[in-house]
Amino acid sequence: MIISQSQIDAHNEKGLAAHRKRLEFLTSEIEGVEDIINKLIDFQIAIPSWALGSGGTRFGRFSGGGEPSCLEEKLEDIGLLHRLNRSSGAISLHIPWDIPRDPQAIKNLAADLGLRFDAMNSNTFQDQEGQALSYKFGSMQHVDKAVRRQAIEHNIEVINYGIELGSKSLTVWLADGSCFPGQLNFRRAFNNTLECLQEVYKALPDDWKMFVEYKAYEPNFYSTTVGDWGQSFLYASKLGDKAYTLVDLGHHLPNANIEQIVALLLSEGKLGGFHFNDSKYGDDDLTVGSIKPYQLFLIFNELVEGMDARGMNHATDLGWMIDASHNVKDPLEDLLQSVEAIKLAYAQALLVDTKALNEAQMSNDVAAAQEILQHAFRTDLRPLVAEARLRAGGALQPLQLFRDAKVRQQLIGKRGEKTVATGL
Ligand code: AOS
Ligand code: ZN
Ligand code: ZN
Ligand code: ZN
Repeated sequence: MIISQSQIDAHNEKGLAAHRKRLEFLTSEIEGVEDIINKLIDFQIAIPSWALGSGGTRFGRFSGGGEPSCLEEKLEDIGLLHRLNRSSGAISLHIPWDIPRDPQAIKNLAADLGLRFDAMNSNTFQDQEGQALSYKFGSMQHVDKAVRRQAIEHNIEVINYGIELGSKSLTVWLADGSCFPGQLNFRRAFNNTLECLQEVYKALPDDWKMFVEYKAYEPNFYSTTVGDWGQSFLYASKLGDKAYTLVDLGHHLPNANIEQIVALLLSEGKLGGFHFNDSKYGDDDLTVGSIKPYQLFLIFNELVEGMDARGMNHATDLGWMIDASHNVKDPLEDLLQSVEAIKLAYAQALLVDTKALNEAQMSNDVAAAQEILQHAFRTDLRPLVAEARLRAGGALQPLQLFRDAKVRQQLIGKRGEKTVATGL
């Protein structure tokens, strides 16, 4: 065991007095502390299997060593994160990178580590070795029916792996699109894609959800066949009740009002889940909250308000996933930071005085509305997030303990210096 419970206890013992002092002050300042803490304890965020190794760019890749080289090791890494923060109790797998050779053994390991299987991800954006037909000109949009069939079969195969593991959802992200005007007939591309998605949808078990992820551009630079929330919403609406839109924060054109998109999708009952990350320019997949924490808070504010209005369970009724990829940080440290940022934004949104905000809106008191939101955003709720972790059995300061326990050095000792995790 890389981090034992007694190490976590010792770490918490050391920080307890200072933590209690901060918590007491906060409790005297704000209302509803217990409710926020309980909601934070319940809130779990799925870790993508492809975020556990150092990400590359098209210019290079610099492994930090000790990366997981198989699905078992990926589960172990997430188990480690979950021990530290008690908020990463799920994994999102990617086929073919994570094909479970022995599903029962994988299920057992996940159960031992307290992890469940979140959305399964298919891959028709690369050609795999031995694959009969190429996705160079798209997959579900392809002009050749045989390529489209191959893409359908692959997605069904992914669903089947998911069924074996106990997953309940499939995320479809398509790189389909075009790089030059005239390359595609847009209507044909849309309809081909719809037909394929309908075939996949038919294979979906009754208690499953299908998430249709959109992306403005990249790898295609002229058009993307599921390019924005409108297109995703069209597909999801035509597919049926089990299909939803998935919002990846990095998949919008600059300055898009993501919180408004989220509010409307939610009110239409078509918001399925998230890929959290942050970005300055495009699909940068940077650490959540590292660039635009206020935007993240505003998104959570819409989520909390909208989910409460619809009587939804915050923890279970949407898919909460991270989609990140790192070049320069230790990927595990990065994920600890991302989970912390998500929980903090969620806590701040829970603190918003929705009744007062509604009154301000109804009386067109614009200044008051801004004050109400910024009051919540500027209140330092880190002690509440830490308290939730503590009560759930995690560490007061996960990142600090990760470093003190020399986790990366231990992983390098076990797995070696030169490791390459499968993934992006
Ligand atoms: C790609 O840009 C999308 O964000 C995908 O969700 C994801 O990164 C991919 O499926 C991971 O392989
Ligand atoms: Zn994504
Ligand atoms: Zn992204
Ligand atoms: Zn992306």
